Amino acid sequence: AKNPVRVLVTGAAGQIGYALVPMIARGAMLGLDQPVILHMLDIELAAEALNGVKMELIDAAFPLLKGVAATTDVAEACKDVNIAVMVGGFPCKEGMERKDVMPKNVLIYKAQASALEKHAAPDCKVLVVANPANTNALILKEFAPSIPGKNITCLTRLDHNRALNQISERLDVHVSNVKNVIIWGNHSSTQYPDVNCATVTTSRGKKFVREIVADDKWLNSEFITTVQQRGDAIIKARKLSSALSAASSACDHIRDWVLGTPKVENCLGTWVSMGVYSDGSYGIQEGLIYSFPVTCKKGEWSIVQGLKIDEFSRAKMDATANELAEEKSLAYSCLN
Ligand code: NAX
Repeated sequence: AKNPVRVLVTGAAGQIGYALVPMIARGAMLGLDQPVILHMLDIELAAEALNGVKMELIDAAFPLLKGVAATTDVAEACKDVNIAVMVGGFPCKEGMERKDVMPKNVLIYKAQASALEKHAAPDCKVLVVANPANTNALILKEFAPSIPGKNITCLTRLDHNRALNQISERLDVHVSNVKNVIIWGNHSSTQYPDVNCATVTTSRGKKFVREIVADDKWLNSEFITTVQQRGDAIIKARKLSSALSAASSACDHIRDWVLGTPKVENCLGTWVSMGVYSDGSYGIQEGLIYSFPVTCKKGEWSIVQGLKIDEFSRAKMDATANELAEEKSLAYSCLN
């Protein structure tokens, strides 16, 4: 039998945490043959609720769950973890702007980075979910220099999955038949959902989405804004932000990263979107955590190269990069 993998979930008493931990315990993140030990972290205020989540996890008697720790001690939570899913953070409440919560989150991610640096397994893979996700990941990378930079990522897979679904609904095909959309940039309303390379498999074979959805006007405006604003639509409907879809997408992100993206789609393979440290690909400045199309193999992602970028895309990719550069300077100003 395989050795258990230790998975940290921060903010585990929150709503995404509550949806996420049973998915991990059921094998949705690391596979149905992979035992796991869950490390759950939250703050003192939520300690009792966190303990309740632990009780429920135990009561569920998951065969793959070999242990569960619930703690408010960051060092203890990070001890020897192989995977860290960072969901905890200071929330953006009604009437607050991103810049209001930036100082708080910068300090949280700085402290948690140091704890991971000291206590996590040296090859720990990190996924930041908490907003501002890209910038929190950047701060984490900065303050955990001994964790390889490639191991620090942020979640844009939910946006990616939302984009697949908009196409699937429009064409009335199952979502698994839609592939290779791209989310470029920030997990915010400036993100650019791009369908220029997306394909759909129909009874007549595989086609580009742009060949089948002849309505360029829809693809270039309403599709994009619907994906960008889907989070707000969920809040409006549920009076709470997305939780089960965020949790499920976090599992997709880690699963594809660890176990690999599917090989056959076109000559480039099936790709997914991940927020990763920019190496300058597609003219995106280095030093940002930016969402790119990636394929994964043997636990490593690589940015899909060689895609043609038209003027329309260029402008949108740069706009979201500019927003990230602004967030970065705001974050760094909070450190001084
Ligand atoms: P909740 O407020 O329900 O849960 C957050 C939890 O984090 C709370 O239990 C809180 O006590 C805990 N927490 C706060 N500070 C902490 C700290 N320093 N250490 C450990 N835990 C701490 O929020 P939820 O709806 O679960 O959302 C969590 C985060 O995900 C938010 O930042 C949210 O904006 C972000 N999201 C990101 C998404 C993405 O695609 N990247 C989509 C969903 C979600 O909006």
